[in-house]
Amino acid sequence: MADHSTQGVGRTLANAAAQAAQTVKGAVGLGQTEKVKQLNQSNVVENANTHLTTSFGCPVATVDDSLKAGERGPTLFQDFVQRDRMAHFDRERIPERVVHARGSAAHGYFESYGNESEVTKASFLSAKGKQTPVFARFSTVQGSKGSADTVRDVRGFSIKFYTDEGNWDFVGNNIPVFFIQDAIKFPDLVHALKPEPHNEIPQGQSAHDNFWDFVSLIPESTHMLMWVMSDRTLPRSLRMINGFGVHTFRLVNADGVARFVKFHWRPKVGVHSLVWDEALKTAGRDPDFHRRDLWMAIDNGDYPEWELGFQIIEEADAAKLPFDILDATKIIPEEIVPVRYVGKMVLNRNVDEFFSETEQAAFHPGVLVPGIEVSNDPLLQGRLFSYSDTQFYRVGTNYQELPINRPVCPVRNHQRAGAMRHTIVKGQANYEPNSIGGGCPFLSGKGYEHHPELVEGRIMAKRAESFGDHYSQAKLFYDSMTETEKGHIQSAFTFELSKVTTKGVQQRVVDNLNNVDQALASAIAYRIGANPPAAPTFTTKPMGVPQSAPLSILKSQKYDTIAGRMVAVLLMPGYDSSVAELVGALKGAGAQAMIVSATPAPVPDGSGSSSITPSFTFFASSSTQFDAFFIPGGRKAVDALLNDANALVQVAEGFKHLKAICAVNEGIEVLKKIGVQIQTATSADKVVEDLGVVTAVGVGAGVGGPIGKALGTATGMAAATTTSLADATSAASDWLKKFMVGIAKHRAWDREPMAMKVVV
Ligand code: HDD
Repeated sequence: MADHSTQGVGRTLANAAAQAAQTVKGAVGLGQTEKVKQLNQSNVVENANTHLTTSFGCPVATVDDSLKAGERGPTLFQDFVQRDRMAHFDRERIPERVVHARGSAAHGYFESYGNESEVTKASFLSAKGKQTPVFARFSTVQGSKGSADTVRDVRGFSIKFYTDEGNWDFVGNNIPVFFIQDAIKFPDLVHALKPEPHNEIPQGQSAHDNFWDFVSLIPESTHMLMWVMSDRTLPRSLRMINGFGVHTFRLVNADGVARFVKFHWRPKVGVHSLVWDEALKTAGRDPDFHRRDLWMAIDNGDYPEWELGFQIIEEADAAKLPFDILDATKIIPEEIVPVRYVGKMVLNRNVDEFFSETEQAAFHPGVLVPGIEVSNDPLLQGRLFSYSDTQFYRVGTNYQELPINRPVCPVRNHQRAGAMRHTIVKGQANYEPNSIGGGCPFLSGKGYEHHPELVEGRIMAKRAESFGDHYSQAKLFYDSMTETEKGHIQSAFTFELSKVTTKGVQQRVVDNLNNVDQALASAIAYRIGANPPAAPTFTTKPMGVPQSAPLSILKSQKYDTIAGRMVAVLLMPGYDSSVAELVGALKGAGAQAMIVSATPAPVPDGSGSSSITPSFTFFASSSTQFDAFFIPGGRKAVDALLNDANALVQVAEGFKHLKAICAVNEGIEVLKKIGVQIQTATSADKVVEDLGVVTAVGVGAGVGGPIGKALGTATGMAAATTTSLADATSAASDWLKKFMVGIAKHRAWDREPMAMKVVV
């Protein structure tokens, strides 16, 4: 028999009460939407204060030793406890999603800003303030379930709205266009994108021959490639991505008036990206970077928010656009049709169990509510088959009944049987019409009605001519970028194509890109050793506007918040009082001051009157966890920092990754030690900002200062008390104000040429 006394924790009822307290906190906190209540009522089990049983409820005495004939004898087949455990374990995996396998999700709600009944009869948009439970899942596309988060890839953006007229599944991406125009090509696209079939390489990336071979032969992918090679595919956080429905959908009001619509989501904290070197390093250091970030933000009460926008096109106006709105490789520039924001989504509750919720969630763009309809986009039409088909295979028959998938409104129909059916429907009649069941459930005559669009034409497998321009919008996208963003796109193409070994494929991509921008194609050709591009084969056309600012991440920023940003405070014994001022200001703005030191021991300040326990050590953390760095003064503290190589590497990487850095008093010496060539503060010029690095001398009143109070908690975690940068900085010192504005800008892009030279 095993000695249980040595294995104590978690095995006896003695600590069950403590566990119960923890579990209950999760169950009754914020985020109690109708959906969460439904989950809790019927399907959520809590193990606190309970005994272990088999799947059939029989109490279990031990799971340490199987039943044997004698201590050293063979195991007996009658050991039903072992059989029960093994049989379940042997079946614990279901097929991962064929694309978008890697995902993270959370619960929340959608709130309508007003009554949208003029454009749609969708009930969740029928009144100001009306709330609808949602479940949102974000994903990468190429990699498998265990792949890294920060790879260059499109991000999936799926939201299940549990409305009072059934579920609406929004199944979009963080990029508003797609690689192909017709769903029939989707298996080819995904085969080419996924790891190559002979050696299952590479994981989580498109930088390989098969992918570039395919896209070089499918020029309709060019516009999407421009987006994929931009910083859009390197998000800093899942909280900082856009969402797009991609296709044109239809909104229909109660009078049957239909309009076309494109769906947009914009994140409250803005769209921000990692830099490429940082994304690569993060993939190794913390493959769960995005999953952890989303989880922690919600756990800390820093709830991510997005606004839902409509771009509405009157049916009569659709033909006036210089492209076909049924072509999913096209956007509608916001200068031509502005986006009107109609509500917000707030994610405020993490899942209780990943498998039951995130993994079994089954989305389908054809799960619609009255007032929202599909269009004839051939990419969308093909999706209407694929999603339910894959859910039947991946999750199983009756997947709609699973807790995470079932609606909050009643489900009444004649579907009774099938594998794993667990709803029990009372009554004899399971057909329509019936008289035995009183005709129930009866047809109300007021159900979902499809817009009676007039459709006629000859049957043919042919692409519409209006789908024929594959380059003009790619050019519009590229022309709309800042020079910094153009440089990133060029580098991304260069990196990906450098991994391609087939010269002909490289050349075809270069030649295709020459139809978009000659300078871009030529630069890439030079950097990958291809021939200069062949003459363009296509003359691009005007797309309504020469440039569109919303396409550029950098042109469409407001830089008005630092909420949720992680600021590393590099703290060694003997630090000065600048820290107290900094930490208080960060907390006021909802940013997280993360104390990093050489050891986990409390770090005393220069006066010896107070100390703070660090959240991280230099050894076990890395620069890629943080958005910004603060280096305080204090002679002793700075001498220690100057001798800690792990700390110096963090600052050097922070500089290379263009993050906001602030060093005060003696702390400025750390910047000099890592060899950074910038202007720093002097006794004549007390606060200097150069390339996003703020330095200041004469800061703080003395050698120490209690920062625990300012910090609020020992770990530095703080929910935003205000998200307005203007409010947060109004009373701050000049150096602090400049630093916080730098954090809000997210990256000092003008530092890039110098940062490239930093060797870390
Ligand atoms: Fe898809 C999953 C988004 C085209 C077939 N897709 C999937 C997910 C997202 C998208 C976000 C993950 C859902 C989740 O979180 O569970 N897909 C898109 C977008 C597309 C698109 C924005 C183009 C505009 N997809 C597309 C086509 C097909 C599919 C053309 C097939 C004809 N997609 C699937 C799928 C998946 C899927 C095979 C895999 C797992 C799943 O559905 O549930 O059916």
